[in-house]
Amino acid sequence: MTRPTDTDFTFPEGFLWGAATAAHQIEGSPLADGAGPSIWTRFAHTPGMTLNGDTGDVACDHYHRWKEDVALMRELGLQAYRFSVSWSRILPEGTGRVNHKGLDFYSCLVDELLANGIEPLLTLYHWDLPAALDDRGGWLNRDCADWFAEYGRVLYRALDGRVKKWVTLNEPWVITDGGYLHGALAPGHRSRFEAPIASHNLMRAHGAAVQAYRAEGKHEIGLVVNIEPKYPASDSTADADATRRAHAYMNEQYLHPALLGRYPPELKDIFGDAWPEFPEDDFKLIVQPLDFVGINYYTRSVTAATDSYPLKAGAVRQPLGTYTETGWEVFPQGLTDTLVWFKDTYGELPVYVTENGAAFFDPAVAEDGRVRDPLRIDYLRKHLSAIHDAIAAGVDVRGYMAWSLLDNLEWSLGYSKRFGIIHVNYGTLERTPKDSARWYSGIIESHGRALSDPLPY
Ligand code: PNW
Repeated sequence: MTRPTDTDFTFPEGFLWGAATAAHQIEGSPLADGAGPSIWTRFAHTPGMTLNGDTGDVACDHYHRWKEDVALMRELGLQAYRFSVSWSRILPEGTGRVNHKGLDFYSCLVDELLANGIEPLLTLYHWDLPAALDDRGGWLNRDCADWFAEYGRVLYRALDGRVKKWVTLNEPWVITDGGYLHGALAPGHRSRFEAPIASHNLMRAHGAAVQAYRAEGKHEIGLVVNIEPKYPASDSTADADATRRAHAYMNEQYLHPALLGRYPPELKDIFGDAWPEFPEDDFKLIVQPLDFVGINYYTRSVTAATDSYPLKAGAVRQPLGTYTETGWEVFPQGLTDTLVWFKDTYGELPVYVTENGAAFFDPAVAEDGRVRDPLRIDYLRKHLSAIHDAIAAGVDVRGYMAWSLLDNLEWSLGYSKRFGIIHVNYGTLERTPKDSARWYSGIIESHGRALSDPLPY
């Protein structure tokens, strides 16, 4: 049993406790009720692109079980639920004709959340671009800023009275690094020339959607980025330079333009002749006042100089480190460092931790109905404690969304990695709250104070 601590875990009043998911990872039935295909439907159905050929055709069947899932959230005492909308359910061709049945699905979900006292946090884009727009060049087409603002407007008009926290993009870095540079994620391109263009257009789309929100919406809108703090593997100049490159590429590439209106200078060196000159006016569109930033934090990287393209930097495995099933080191201090760095670099903006969690090999559901996942409890507890440290250091952290509410489809890794606090049986689709869900429920109920209690193992 882990011993109690004497820390007084006081969280600010109004600190919001929740959990997160994304449309493609949980919904299933991607073509139901008139929806158009997304790039992820297409990618997953292309042989060889996902582990075991796994697709989102069924996923957690949340498209039909959403009421049951909201009931589970309520049972656990969640105060907030972060989910994403599938663009091609709303606009099957990406622009133009609105599919009202698709809109109804999210409208009912939002009503059900509100009826259960759960605040919705809506992400417009969590990676599932309408395939019809990819056929027109996707994020490589400058028109994407108009497409995205049009899509946003449809949702703002339909839901802004009920949804008060909006997110434009989830993790533009993963979208471009995975989708346009290394090809492991949809649409599966590998091009050093495309990656900076896709990144830049994503940020223009973000800016256009925020602008449209200011005209239509009355509440809050922000951007979600994944941050992985970089620490040098040695005190050599080569490793220090590699660390700076990796940090600029992963952590500053999107926050700098969104909040400071410029790119970090390292990007030009990293991409060389593939880095274009962007029109100065674009930055006026990209840098919009935001109400908050969401940070997704999973791990750090200890960085050394390597030959890898384009960064010439790579992660060094820590011999004494603890690693999760996705090969990510458990490093809670990195979350404190990240939040403090964010405040020091970008100022006093409110921050939400919009994703944090871990994949572990969980045991099967036991005869007593429990799923014993002590490693996940330990992970969540240490990261919540790290957030508490950041708050004590003056960072304005407003809430925490555990990744993920449910075990789900981990993109190209299929169903092989389980991040949920609720176990999903992929045969019967039965849901079983894991020990971590019960534990988290107690943390929420005590508004964090129970973090000083001994763990239940
Ligand atoms: C996030 N990285 O993805 C996504 O927002 C989720 O949809 C996903 O399920 C979750 O994290 C777990 O993977 C990331 O390589 C993927 O740094 C890769 C990275 C970060 C986040």
